[in-house]
Amino acid sequence: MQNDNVSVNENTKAEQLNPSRAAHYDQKLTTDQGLKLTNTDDSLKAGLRGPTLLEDFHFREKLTHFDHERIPERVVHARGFGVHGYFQVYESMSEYTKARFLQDPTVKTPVFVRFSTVVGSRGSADTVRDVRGFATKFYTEEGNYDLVGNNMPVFFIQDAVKFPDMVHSIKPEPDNEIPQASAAHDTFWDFVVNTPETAHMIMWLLSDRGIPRSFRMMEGFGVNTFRLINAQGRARFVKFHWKPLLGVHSLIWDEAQKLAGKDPDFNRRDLWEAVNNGQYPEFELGIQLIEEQDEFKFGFDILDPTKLWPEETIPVKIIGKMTLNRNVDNFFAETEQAAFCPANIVPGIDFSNDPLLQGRLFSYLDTQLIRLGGPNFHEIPINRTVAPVHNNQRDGYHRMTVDHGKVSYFPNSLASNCPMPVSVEENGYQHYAGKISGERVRARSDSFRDHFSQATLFWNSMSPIEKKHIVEAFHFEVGSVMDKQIRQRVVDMFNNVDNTLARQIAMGVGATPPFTGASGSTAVSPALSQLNTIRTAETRIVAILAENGFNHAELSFLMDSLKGATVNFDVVSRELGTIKSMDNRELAVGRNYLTAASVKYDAVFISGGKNSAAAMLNQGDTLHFINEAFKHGKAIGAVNEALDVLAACQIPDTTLAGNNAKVTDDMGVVTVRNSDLSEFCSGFLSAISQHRHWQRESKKETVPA
Ligand code: HDE
Repeated sequence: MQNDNVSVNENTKAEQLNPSRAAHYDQKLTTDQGLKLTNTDDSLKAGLRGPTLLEDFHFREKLTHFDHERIPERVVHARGFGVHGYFQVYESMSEYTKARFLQDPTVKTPVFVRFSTVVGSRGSADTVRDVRGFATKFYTEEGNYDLVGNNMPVFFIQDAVKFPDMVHSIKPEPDNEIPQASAAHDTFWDFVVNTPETAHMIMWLLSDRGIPRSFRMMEGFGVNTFRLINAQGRARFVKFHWKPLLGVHSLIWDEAQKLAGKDPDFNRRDLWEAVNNGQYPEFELGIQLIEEQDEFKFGFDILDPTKLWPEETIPVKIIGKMTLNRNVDNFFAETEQAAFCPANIVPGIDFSNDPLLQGRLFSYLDTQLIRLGGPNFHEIPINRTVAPVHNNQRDGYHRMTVDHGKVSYFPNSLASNCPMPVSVEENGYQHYAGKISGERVRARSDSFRDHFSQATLFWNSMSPIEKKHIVEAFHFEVGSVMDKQIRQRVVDMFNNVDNTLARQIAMGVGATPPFTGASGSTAVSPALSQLNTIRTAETRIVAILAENGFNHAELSFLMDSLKGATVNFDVVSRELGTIKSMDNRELAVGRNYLTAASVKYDAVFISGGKNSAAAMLNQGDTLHFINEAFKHGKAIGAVNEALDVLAACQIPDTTLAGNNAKVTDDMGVVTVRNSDLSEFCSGFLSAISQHRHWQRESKKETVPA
């Protein structure tokens, strides 16, 4: 990950986007009218112990502003986190699209990305099981282009008219507003069993994709089918993908739940810190293309948003890269007020008839009107385009632009017919002239009727450990449903996906397992398994456990090699402050056991040094920390005397090197005694890069066939 310099051009654009940036350092306190104030700690009173006076304009202004600080949260995707960056195409895409930001590899197009969860309210925890939003606003010279995607490539429903039903069912139940940010309740599963088109998306939601390790380690998908159109007017169907250069990685459920308490900001903190550290998240943009004449060549309808286009059949062409390199200055002004809309497009990109997309094209503008209080939200700095804006739209709440002149209509003579429309040659937007024919019907195409084949494809493509996690997620989610009939109907519904899956679900939720069922297709799509992803130790975080008497030489060697591999670390010890090594060298402690938790780290290193190890042996918190990290499949490193601490944790003997001088790397536990550390460090880094050592789980427990 390197620290790209942002071009001057881009900085200028960033300033343009944020012209009213106000830094208050070194400034004097004033009212909103600019009046300098002498005191903001006492209200104006009649006598020192007397009542407050109505004429205290400062008191009234300050309190009134405070009373109005909150705006309605988003009806879905309320909790999110935004970050700035830029996008560069690798080579001109002129063969496929005339979109200008996809032509010139030297152009850096500024972007703003907002990652989000869907169901929880604004203050809910980051690590709940949910879909993640992945919305990108490209500030192109032709106007804003918004790619408003998710981290899963399909959706629950096929037609946007069902969205309010779907969202009502998954949100907290209306009588008691329980549960927060969770699908694990009766109304959602009631909706699911009555809506079989949800089957494929449920498989994704209950897979590890529902609990990402980091926003930096998720894929993004445009989900809906769009069109790309080139300068010659030739159109192709397209689906968009974001591929993270750190690979796709997830938490495990026990960890996600604990994090929701220990650090509800886990994902946003991770992103904020990575950007602040210069470890800029990078995502490659990919496109899948289908020729217009091939629209009906596939075994599924390419307009159906509950279907993905298997990458093995329709390859993802990587066309550029996005780098996220600047945190917001102010969460409210930027992240909260950002307004995305799939209808924001540029010449060279157009819609398809996907019925979910068609509904979305209406909904986003509508929702901004109420959330951002009127039709001028495009003037809020974060939403402002860098392209010039000229039209006859006027007035309304919170108008910022001071429009000049008398003319606000078209056609006109008084202003020489300006602002006037342009031709396509002058880059005016032209809608693709796709043919439309048919009767007016409130119905669905038969080609949208297959709800299970791709759910089966997804299941077949999972590795045994991923299947195990899906089954456990069903046990939790459906096990939380009180209505027994619904639990049975879930089993029956997913029997259409796979009989083994249905039987496994039934075992955990007190339902009757079906003896026969779908065992149909054996097709797989390897791209769907997270085990086939990029693995790197870069930007991971290691907890270094040490106490007084640690071995300084060993630890500084380790720290240097972690730094060399762009791996971050925290020193965790019993007390904050500093600890002393056996040769009296001081080391600052970053966290104690109250402020650290194993779930916040990717790996654990246990320092050597006789007294340090002896102290840890007597600390339940340390032993718990190591055991929990082991349970969660994380890399564990221990050297010399620290091996005794591992033994006290009853980490299986096979992983211990004993008294010899060898690095042992079995199941991600890397140890060394009496030997040089360089081999150990490379073994430990390689164990960290594996993300998780799932073999620890599968060794102990039964894995569904
Ligand atoms: Fe959204 N969606 N959605 N959605 N969506 C909103 O717009 C909607 C859908 C997505 O960070 C809302 O500004 C309908 C699919 C993201 O600000 C709202 C349907 C996908 C975000 C809305 C869908 C998304 C939203 C609420 C048809 C993936 C957060 C607040 C069933 C491709 C953007 C807002 C941000 C937000 C409507 C389905 C992604 C109500 C009608 C499919 C990432 O307008």
